[in-house]
Amino acid sequence: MKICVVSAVLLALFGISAAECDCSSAVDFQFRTIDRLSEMEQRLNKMSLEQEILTRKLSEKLAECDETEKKDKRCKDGWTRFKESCYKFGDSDLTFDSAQEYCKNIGASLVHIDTTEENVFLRGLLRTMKSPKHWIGVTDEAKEGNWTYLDGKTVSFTDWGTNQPNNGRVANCGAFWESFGYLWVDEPCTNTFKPICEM
Ligand SMILES: [Ca+2]
Ligand SMILES: [Ca+2]
Repeated sequence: MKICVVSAVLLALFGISAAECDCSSAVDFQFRTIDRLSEMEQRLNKMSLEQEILTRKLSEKLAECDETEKKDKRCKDGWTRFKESCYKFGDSDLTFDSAQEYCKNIGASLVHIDTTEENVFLRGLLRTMKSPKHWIGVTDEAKEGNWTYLDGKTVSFTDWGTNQPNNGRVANCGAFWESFGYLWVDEPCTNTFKPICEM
Protein backbone atom coordinates (compact mmCIF):
# COMPACT_ATOMS: atom_id res chain seq x y z
CA MET A 1 0.00 0.00 0.00
CA LYS A 2 2.87 2.33 0.97
CA ILE A 3 4.60 1.64 -2.34
CA CYS A 4 1.39 2.44 -4.12
CA VAL A 5 1.03 5.84 -2.44
CA VAL A 6 4.69 6.77 -3.01
CA SER A 7 4.42 5.50 -6.57
CA ALA A 8 1.32 7.56 -7.21
CA VAL A 9 3.08 10.70 -5.91
CA LEU A 10 6.20 10.03 -8.00
CA LEU A 11 4.14 9.16 -11.05
CA ALA A 12 2.23 12.41 -10.65
CA LEU A 13 5.57 14.26 -10.44
CA PHE A 14 6.73 12.67 -13.68
CA GLY A 15 3.38 13.20 -15.40
CA ILE A 16 2.20 9.62 -15.43
CA SER A 17 -1.51 9.31 -14.79
CA ALA A 18 -2.88 7.26 -11.88
CA ALA A 19 -4.54 4.96 -14.40
CA GLU A 20 -1.08 3.95 -15.58
CA CYS A 21 -0.17 2.90 -12.04
CA ASP A 22 0.10 -0.79 -11.61
CA CYS A 23 0.72 -0.98 -7.87
CA SER A 24 1.34 -4.67 -8.07
CA SER A 25 4.47 -4.08 -10.06
CA ALA A 26 6.92 -1.87 -8.16
CA VAL A 27 9.73 -3.17 -10.35
CA ASP A 28 7.93 -2.12 -13.50
CA PHE A 29 7.40 1.31 -11.96
CA GLN A 30 11.09 1.61 -11.11
CA PHE A 31 12.08 0.74 -14.67
CA ARG A 32 9.67 3.28 -16.05
CA THR A 33 10.96 5.89 -13.60
CA ILE A 34 14.54 5.16 -14.64
CA ASP A 35 13.48 5.41 -18.29
CA ARG A 36 11.86 8.78 -17.64
CA LEU A 37 14.92 10.01 -15.73
CA SER A 38 17.18 8.83 -18.50
CA GLU A 39 14.96 10.53 -21.07
CA MET A 40 15.03 13.77 -19.03
CA GLU A 41 18.80 13.54 -18.67
CA GLN A 42 19.13 13.23 -22.45
CA ARG A 43 16.86 16.23 -22.94
CA LEU A 44 18.88 18.19 -20.38
CA ASN A 45 22.15 17.29 -22.15
CA LYS A 46 20.62 18.35 -25.46
CA MET A 47 19.50 21.66 -23.93
CA SER A 48 22.98 22.23 -22.46
CA LEU A 49 24.48 21.64 -25.89
CA GLU A 50 21.97 24.03 -27.48
CA GLN A 51 22.73 26.62 -24.81
CA GLU A 52 26.46 26.26 -25.52
CA ILE A 53 25.87 26.77 -29.26
CA LEU A 54 23.62 29.80 -28.64
CA THR A 55 26.17 31.34 -26.24
CA ARG A 56 28.90 30.90 -28.87
CA LYS A 57 26.71 32.43 -31.59
CA LEU A 58 25.86 35.36 -29.29
CA SER A 59 29.57 36.00 -28.61
CA GLU A 60 30.29 35.92 -32.36
CA LYS A 61 27.42 38.34 -33.04
CA LEU A 62 28.60 40.71 -30.27
CA ALA A 63 32.14 40.67 -31.70
CA GLU A 64 30.71 41.41 -35.18
CA CYS A 65 28.67 44.33 -33.78
CA ASP A 66 31.78 45.66 -32.02
CA GLU A 67 33.75 45.57 -35.29
CA THR A 68 30.91 47.25 -37.21
CA GLU A 69 30.66 49.94 -34.53
CA LYS A 70 34.41 50.61 -34.81
CA LYS A 71 34.19 50.81 -38.62
CA ASP A 72 31.20 53.12 -38.33
CA LYS A 73 32.89 55.44 -35.86
CA ARG A 74 32.43 58.94 -37.19
CA CYS A 75 34.30 62.03 -36.08
CA LYS A 76 32.46 65.22 -35.21
CA ASP A 77 32.56 68.14 -37.66
CA GLY A 78 35.93 69.84 -37.63
CA TRP A 79 37.73 66.62 -36.57
CA THR A 80 39.80 64.37 -38.81
CA ARG A 81 39.69 60.61 -38.52
CA PHE A 82 42.58 58.15 -38.70
CA LYS A 83 41.92 54.50 -37.76
CA GLU A 84 40.13 54.50 -34.39
CA SER A 85 40.95 58.10 -33.47
CA CYS A 86 39.60 61.57 -34.22
CA TYR A 87 42.00 64.55 -34.30
CA LYS A 88 41.37 68.24 -33.89
CA PHE A 89 43.99 70.82 -34.86
CA GLY A 90 43.64 73.90 -32.66
CA ASP A 91 43.82 77.38 -34.22
CA SER A 92 45.41 79.31 -31.34
CA ASP A 93 48.99 79.33 -30.11
CA LEU A 94 48.92 78.18 -26.49
CA THR A 95 51.40 77.09 -23.81
CA PHE A 96 51.68 73.31 -23.39
CA ASP A 97 49.44 73.32 -20.28
CA SER A 98 46.83 75.57 -21.93
CA ALA A 99 46.92 73.37 -25.03
CA GLN A 100 46.14 70.30 -22.90
CA GLU A 101 43.38 72.26 -21.14
CA TYR A 102 41.93 73.19 -24.55
CA CYS A 103 41.87 69.50 -25.55
CA LYS A 104 40.35 68.44 -22.22
CA ASN A 105 37.57 70.99 -22.62
CA ILE A 106 36.53 69.35 -25.89
CA GLY A 107 36.65 65.82 -24.44
CA ALA A 108 40.09 64.93 -25.80
CA SER A 109 43.76 64.98 -24.85
CA LEU A 110 46.95 66.25 -26.51
CA VAL A 111 47.82 63.70 -29.17
CA HIS A 112 49.37 60.31 -28.31
CA ILE A 113 51.43 59.00 -31.21
CA ASP A 114 51.75 55.23 -30.93
CA THR A 115 52.81 54.10 -34.39
CA THR A 116 54.82 55.16 -37.44
CA GLU A 117 51.56 55.18 -39.47
CA GLU A 118 49.91 57.63 -37.09
CA ASN A 119 53.01 59.86 -37.11
CA VAL A 120 53.22 59.81 -40.92
CA PHE A 121 49.50 60.65 -41.13
CA LEU A 122 49.88 63.67 -38.79
CA ARG A 123 53.04 64.95 -40.48
CA GLY A 124 51.28 64.70 -43.85
CA LEU A 125 48.35 66.76 -42.58
CA LEU A 126 50.63 69.41 -41.04
CA ARG A 127 52.54 69.72 -44.33
CA THR A 128 49.26 70.15 -46.22
CA MET A 129 48.06 72.74 -43.69
CA LYS A 130 51.46 74.45 -43.73
CA SER A 131 51.05 74.82 -39.99
CA PRO A 132 54.49 75.43 -38.43
CA LYS A 133 54.41 74.27 -34.79
CA HIS A 134 52.11 71.90 -32.93
CA TRP A 135 52.29 70.37 -29.47
CA ILE A 136 52.43 66.59 -29.04
CA GLY A 137 51.31 65.25 -25.63
CA VAL A 138 54.82 64.18 -24.56
CA THR A 139 56.76 65.66 -21.65
CA ASP A 140 59.87 64.97 -19.57
CA GLU A 141 58.89 67.56 -16.95
CA ALA A 142 58.76 64.99 -14.13
CA LYS A 143 62.17 63.47 -14.86
CA GLU A 144 64.71 64.74 -17.37
CA GLY A 145 65.01 62.43 -20.35
CA ASN A 146 62.11 60.23 -19.25
CA TRP A 147 59.46 61.13 -21.84
CA THR A 148 55.90 60.19 -20.94
CA TYR A 149 52.39 61.08 -22.05
CA LEU A 150 50.31 63.29 -19.78
CA ASP A 151 48.40 60.26 -18.46
CA GLY A 152 51.76 58.77 -17.38
CA LYS A 153 51.86 56.30 -20.29
CA THR A 154 55.43 55.60 -21.43
CA VAL A 155 56.39 56.94 -24.85
CA SER A 156 57.10 53.86 -26.97
CA PHE A 157 57.32 55.54 -30.37
CA THR A 158 59.35 58.71 -31.02
CA ASP A 159 60.40 60.61 -34.14
CA TRP A 160 62.93 63.15 -32.83
CA GLY A 161 64.63 65.47 -35.31
CA THR A 162 68.42 65.62 -35.65
CA ASN A 163 70.06 66.32 -32.25
CA GLN A 164 66.67 66.44 -30.53
CA PRO A 165 65.82 66.43 -27.68
CA ASN A 166 68.66 68.84 -26.85
CA ASN A 167 67.58 71.45 -24.32
CA GLY A 168 67.69 69.48 -21.07
CA ARG A 169 65.73 70.99 -18.19
CA VAL A 170 64.91 74.08 -20.26
CA ALA A 171 62.80 72.13 -22.76
CA ASN A 172 60.38 69.58 -21.34
CA CYS A 173 57.57 69.43 -23.89
CA GLY A 174 57.43 67.82 -27.34
CA ALA A 175 56.24 69.34 -30.59
CA PHE A 176 56.17 68.95 -34.38
CA TRP A 177 58.16 71.73 -36.01
CA GLU A 178 58.08 72.67 -39.69
CA SER A 179 61.77 73.71 -39.88
CA PHE A 180 62.68 70.18 -38.71
CA GLY A 181 60.57 68.67 -41.50
CA TYR A 182 57.84 68.04 -38.89
CA LEU A 183 60.07 65.74 -36.89
CA TRP A 184 59.81 66.08 -33.11
CA VAL A 185 61.61 68.71 -31.06
CA ASP A 186 61.76 69.42 -27.32
CA GLU A 187 60.72 72.96 -26.45
CA PRO A 188 60.14 75.03 -23.31
CA CYS A 189 56.57 74.22 -22.19
CA THR A 190 55.85 77.95 -21.84
CA ASN A 191 56.34 78.50 -25.57
CA THR A 192 53.09 78.83 -27.47
CA PHE A 193 52.19 76.36 -30.22
CA LYS A 194 48.88 75.08 -31.56
CA PRO A 195 47.41 71.95 -30.00
CA ILE A 196 46.70 68.67 -31.75
CA CYS A 197 43.94 66.96 -29.76
CA GLU A 198 43.03 63.29 -30.04
CA MET A 199 40.00 61.38 -28.87
CA1 LIG B 1 63.73 68.03 -21.00
CA1 LIG C 1 65.00 71.13 -28.57
